[in-house]
Amino acid sequence: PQRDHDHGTVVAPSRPELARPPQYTVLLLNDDYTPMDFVVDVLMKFFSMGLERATQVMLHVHTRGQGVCGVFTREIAESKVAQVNEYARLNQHPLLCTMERA
Ligand code: TYC
Repeated sequence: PQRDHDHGTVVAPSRPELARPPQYTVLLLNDDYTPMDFVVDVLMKFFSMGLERATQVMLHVHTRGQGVCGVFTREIAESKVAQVNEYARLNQHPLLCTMERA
């Protein structure tokens, strides 16, 4: 809140402060067992990527160890992480999805 300098009175900000909710990066981690085509499928299905982008991100994770699926508010990020991990386990793959403060 902005305060008038001589009285400490709360005054309206000159420009409205828009609430910027904290952002979270959703990450995919590499492992030795999950098939590449399954990872591409996950990126297309849960992160709305096209085949080319999904393939790029999968190969990045495969070679670098982890990669960014997207940046979301906390609730959306938590939901993506839960859905991906559930889908991986349902298909008996060890694929891990995590999130961190952006
Ligand atoms: N390393 C896996 C393989 O060689 C492929 C893979 C890519 C697994 C990305 C997980 O998040 C991952 N089949």
